[in-house]
Amino acid sequence: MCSMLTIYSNDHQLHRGKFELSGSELVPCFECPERADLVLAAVRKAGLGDIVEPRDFGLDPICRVHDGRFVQFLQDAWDLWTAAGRSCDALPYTWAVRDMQAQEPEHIDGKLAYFSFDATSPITSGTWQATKTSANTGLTGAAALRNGDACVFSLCRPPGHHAAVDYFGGYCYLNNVAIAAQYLRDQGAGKVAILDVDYHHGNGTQSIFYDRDDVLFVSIHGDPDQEFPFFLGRSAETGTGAGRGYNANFPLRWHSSADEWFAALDKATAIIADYRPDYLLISLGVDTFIEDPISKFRLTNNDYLTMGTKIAALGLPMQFVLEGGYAVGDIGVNVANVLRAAAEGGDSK
Ligand code: SP5
Ligand code: ZN
Repeated sequence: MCSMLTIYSNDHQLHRGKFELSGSELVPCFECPERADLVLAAVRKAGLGDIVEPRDFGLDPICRVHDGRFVQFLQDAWDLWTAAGRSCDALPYTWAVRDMQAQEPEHIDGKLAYFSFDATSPITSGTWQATKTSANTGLTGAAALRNGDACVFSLCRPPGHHAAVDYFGGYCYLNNVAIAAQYLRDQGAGKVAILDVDYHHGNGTQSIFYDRDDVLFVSIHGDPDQEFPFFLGRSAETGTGAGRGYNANFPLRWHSSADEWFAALDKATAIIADYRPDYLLISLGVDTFIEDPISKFRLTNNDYLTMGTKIAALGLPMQFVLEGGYAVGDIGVNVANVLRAAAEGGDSK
């Protein structure tokens, strides 16, 4: 049994997108502030441990992962957008593909396109502040691990695992879990493993660490032949250069059962155990839930207890970092179930 420290800030409420394109209709954004509010309420109710505010780490640890021009763009985007006479959420509508020239244009419409990979991630007046605090929420959790905490939960919003070195998308702007992992390395950790259990492939995290052997990335997710983000996440992607053998993907077809999901988790945890990392970071999305409105796996409330137990059985210091999960009525109980079971199985040191 270990106590679970939660890091949370109300700043996430500053990021409130209006609409996203879904099957050619504009629908209210699935990634909404209520998600984090409900997760916080469930964590409080479960009495897992202290809940603290994030510290401000400044831009340096963010820029250890992300391109400086990209970080500058995220800070400037809303002002450039309003200066162009726009008032609703900022969204891109075109991208550089294949033989086109990927270079940063002058106009905000071009910059939005250059620094993104999808049109479902609105930039609003409060997006940068919320995003920066979300990264600090991950960093504060990593610092707690470094200080000897065994179980930590960074209640991040917006999520992060789709954001890469210099592009945003999939509701993600800065890659919170990658920034936390890099921070642990920079503070002297030898090896860090990232287990991504969100329904969607963590393309950003994979991309950031793809050529490195000091951060292992293992993901279980919807098969990219069927599911967003479509262009990364196949099992043949195993790393490159020094990183060869340090990336593992377990794509599962739509409607896969909980048994199939847990069979993949057993393989994923075996790879992590073999790696013998100093720390385990978990990209915790609960969009694998059977009632998730945009996803097609079939986990139930109690399966999240099993998930927490199996993750804790690795016996590693662990930091959970919140990613997706859009069945708002159940997001709280599902996240709290993972955390409660993990804390019960966790080391007391
Ligand atoms: C962090 C995270 O979980 N990001 C997920 C981004 C998924 N974006 C694609 C959404 C497609 C929504 N289409 C919904 C159709 C429902 N009928
Ligand atoms: Zn997801």
